[in-house]
Amino acid sequence: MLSGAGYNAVNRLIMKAVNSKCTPVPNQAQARYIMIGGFLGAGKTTAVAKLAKRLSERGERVGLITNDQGQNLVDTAMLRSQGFATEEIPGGCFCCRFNSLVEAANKLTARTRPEVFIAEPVGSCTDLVATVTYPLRRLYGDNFTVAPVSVLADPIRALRVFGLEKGGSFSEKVLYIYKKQLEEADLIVISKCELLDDTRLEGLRQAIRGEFPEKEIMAVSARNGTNLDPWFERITSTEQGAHSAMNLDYQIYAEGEARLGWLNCTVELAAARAFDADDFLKQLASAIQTRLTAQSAEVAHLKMTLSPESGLGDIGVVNLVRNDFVPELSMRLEEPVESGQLLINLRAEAAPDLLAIAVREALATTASRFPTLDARLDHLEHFRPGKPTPTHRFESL
Ligand SMILES: Nc1nc2c(ncn2[C@@H]2O[C@H](COP(=O)(O)OP(=O)(O)OP(=O)(O)O)[C@@H](O)[C@H]2O)c(=O)[nH]1
Ligand SMILES: [Mg+2]
Repeated sequence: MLSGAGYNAVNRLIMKAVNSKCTPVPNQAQARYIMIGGFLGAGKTTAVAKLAKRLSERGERVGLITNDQGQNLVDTAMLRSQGFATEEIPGGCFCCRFNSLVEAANKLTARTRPEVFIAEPVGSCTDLVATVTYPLRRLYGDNFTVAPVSVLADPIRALRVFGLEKGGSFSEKVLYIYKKQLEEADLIVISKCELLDDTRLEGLRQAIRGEFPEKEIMAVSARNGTNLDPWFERITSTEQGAHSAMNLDYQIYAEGEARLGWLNCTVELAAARAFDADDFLKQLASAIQTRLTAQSAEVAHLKMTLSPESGLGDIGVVNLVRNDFVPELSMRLEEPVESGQLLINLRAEAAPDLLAIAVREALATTASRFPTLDARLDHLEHFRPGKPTPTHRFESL
């Protein structure tokens, strides 16, 4: 277990070394650091984009930081396509790559001097208060004001996790991570709230309050704007409180993360005759979904972007956040496409090999339905996330 006084003592000893290894963010006025967490598919990137747009429109400079266990991130492609300065930290979570997080902030500072950083951690990651926000405040407190940590919860997923409704879900150790994420939240944010009527929403609130009585709970919809004002006001104008970090069993956490299969890949698409890219994305997502459902592999998030070679930066994006839903286009490409790059990020509770087989088969089948389309798999990585070993862990401020 990576907790306890011993850990903190070691951290105090290495603080100086760390500071010398990682150049602090240039000391402008303190920048605000906002972290928006929550389980895979909860709506983090969508909310980050909304907040970034809101702040930019107010004339504030914003820098975004994305994070993933693998390379080639759909989230980075999505946020950059909307014109936001975005740095990514691939190949491990913020807590295990703390110095990379500070370096990412430095790079953004060198480019655009953001007044606000918005960071999205990996959706299977927890213990972010002890391993990210407290270290930031202790080691770089002169540079950052840290906002309360928001943890988003997809309401349909949450109704199942809290046993209020039936439907596909995850095994016990994955749910351990899910609940721990909520436990460490300063603000629990029920996302996509327009999906529930008042009765279901109130039932969910009560269930969350029953387990986490001290927590502030909000219900928002990034899609239709419900309650974004009070939430954004809270995280842009108040500071994270100081409380003891939660206890976490790193063995169960590691086992939970390892239950999730991870696949990231890039595919080069080329066709002699232009094809409907939105239709292609939806068909491909459905074909992957069908194969995973047949194997009882619960999808946490399947997301794909298609970036046309000859576009003006517009991209198509499709998402699927559970097996018994339909793939949704969250960004569309109105014009037919002749060539481009496809990014696929898939996280599901299944063996990584099974994910790779499902993606390869679905790609071949779907491409064959589009005359003259050639889909060449360029790069594919599939793995189970390794045991989290945070750079720092501070149990208090
Ligand atoms: N109905 C509805 N859907 C939403 C809302 N916000 C986000 N979504 C959808 O939820 C899906 C997942 O959204 P993302 O923002 O990519 O979720 P995420 O938490 O960043 O996912 P990961 O980075 O993979 O963990 C997408 O299809 C979004 O369009 C909302 O307010 N209402
Ligand atoms: Mg995301």
